[in-house]
Amino acid sequence: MARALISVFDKTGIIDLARAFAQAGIDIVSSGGTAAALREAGISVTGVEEVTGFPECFDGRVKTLHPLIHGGLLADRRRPEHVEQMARLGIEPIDIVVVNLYPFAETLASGAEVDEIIEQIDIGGPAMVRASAKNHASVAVLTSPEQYADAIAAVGRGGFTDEERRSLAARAFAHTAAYDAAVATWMAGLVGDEHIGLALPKTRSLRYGENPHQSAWLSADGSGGVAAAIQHGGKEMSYNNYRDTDAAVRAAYDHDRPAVAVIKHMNPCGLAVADDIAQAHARAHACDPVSAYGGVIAANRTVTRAMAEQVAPIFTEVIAAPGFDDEALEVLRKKKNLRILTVQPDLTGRDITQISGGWLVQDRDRVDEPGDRSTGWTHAAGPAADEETLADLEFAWRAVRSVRSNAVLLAKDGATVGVGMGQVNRVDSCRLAVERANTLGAPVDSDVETAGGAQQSDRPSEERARGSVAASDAFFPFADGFKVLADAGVRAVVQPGGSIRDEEVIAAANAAGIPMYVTGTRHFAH
Ligand code: 93A
Repeated sequence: MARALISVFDKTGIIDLARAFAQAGIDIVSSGGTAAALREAGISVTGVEEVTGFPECFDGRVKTLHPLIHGGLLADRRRPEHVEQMARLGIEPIDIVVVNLYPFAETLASGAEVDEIIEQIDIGGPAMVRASAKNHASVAVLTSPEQYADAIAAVGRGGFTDEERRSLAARAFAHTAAYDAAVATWMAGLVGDEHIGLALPKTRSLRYGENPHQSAWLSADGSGGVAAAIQHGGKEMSYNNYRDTDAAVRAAYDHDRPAVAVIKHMNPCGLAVADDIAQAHARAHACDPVSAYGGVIAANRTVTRAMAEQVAPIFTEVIAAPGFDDEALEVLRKKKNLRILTVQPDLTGRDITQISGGWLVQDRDRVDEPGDRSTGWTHAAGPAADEETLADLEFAWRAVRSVRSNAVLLAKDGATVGVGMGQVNRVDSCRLAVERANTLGAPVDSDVETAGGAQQSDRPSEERARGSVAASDAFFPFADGFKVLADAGVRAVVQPGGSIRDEEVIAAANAAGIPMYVTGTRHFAH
């Protein structure tokens, strides 16, 4: 005969579940309040104190914490010596555990006093949940009324499968972990040391946060990435350095070819691919040498001496790469303040953003959807682009992923020439991309030599928007943005499509004779 132990604070759905257990011939053991509720519904139960021979005491703080209960949860039925010990000690096995915990978070949120909150820290409940989850080879553990319907179905079929018990156990451990994290975070606040809050333990103190009046720390989760970077020299990493470095590394690794991203305030001021990493850097820097001052540089290949010599004259906060040639390190280490980081990127994983009262969690945006390759695009307007133009469009599309929305990016020969970032309407992003392309750039062959001496380059350049290609991170809601690009002489455009006015936009591209490709994939970055 199977046995179930039921001890729930939230009694929702418990009568139906217990009836289903009783009908399946399962004996029910239950704690004080739960037992009373079940008996009232006419379900026969054995009280926990009848099993233990010990009364509930200390205002209910000790109810189920007893070897005759925990032995029944933890004994491994597959081991003959455990079975023999159970018999000798008079312990009967428990096969199903239904527990939900004291409402700690709800009590906290209600504005209760400290003593009342402490009383709502469940001890016996999590102990039973963890014991059952550990022994999931023999015990099924339910922690939420949402799981009851499936459990009723399972007992109707004759019991839980190994796989079901294992997945219930995983849920159970996650549940108690979150419960304890909430308690730890509250207590950390109580003693005025939020750094020890379990949710975000401090790996390293930072001098300050985004601004000097904000305290801050780094909490590494052990998955590698920028948080685990090895620093070879320079000042301590700051909060803003970490964020910009992360953005730079991601932007560089969006590309398969050797690529360099120069980031300022989370946006690229230059991004380029080339056959060689030094060349990629020279071309990324040339996009906007004015903004590259004080930037964060990331490469997706080992930094060579040639690249290091180009970087050295430019005031740079951080340089990050998967490795550095010895001679490159020698050159860069002469810059006493330059933070030099070896980073093994963590490109998968999730992005977590805090909002008031909680968190938003999403898969990290990567450039690996079918619509991220030109083979997955639809040719929507204008003549077909030649191979070189298509390659430029593909680069521009990969590069625009790293730009804050609304993002419009102009590129030529695998290098950005104008970036329009962070505007609240797309037509402004188009204007900004064109204006910055036509005012900021430096010729690639001479900019590197001049950048060190005259950090703030004010040399006008040729009209670089003309003959470039454009990528837009989301659809054009009207034709106006496209027209700005067409008037500036852009030679091809790629965009996700999907606006209710797509036809207007496509008609404008046809009228201008400009190839337009539609990806069907969007890359917002807020
Ligand atoms: O006070 S406890 O930490 N000590 C215990 O031994 C214990 N056993 C069960 N809390 C304990 N529980 C919790 O009581 C369960 O997690 C459940 O939330 C609640 C059910 O109590 P009752 O059946 O008396 O309503």
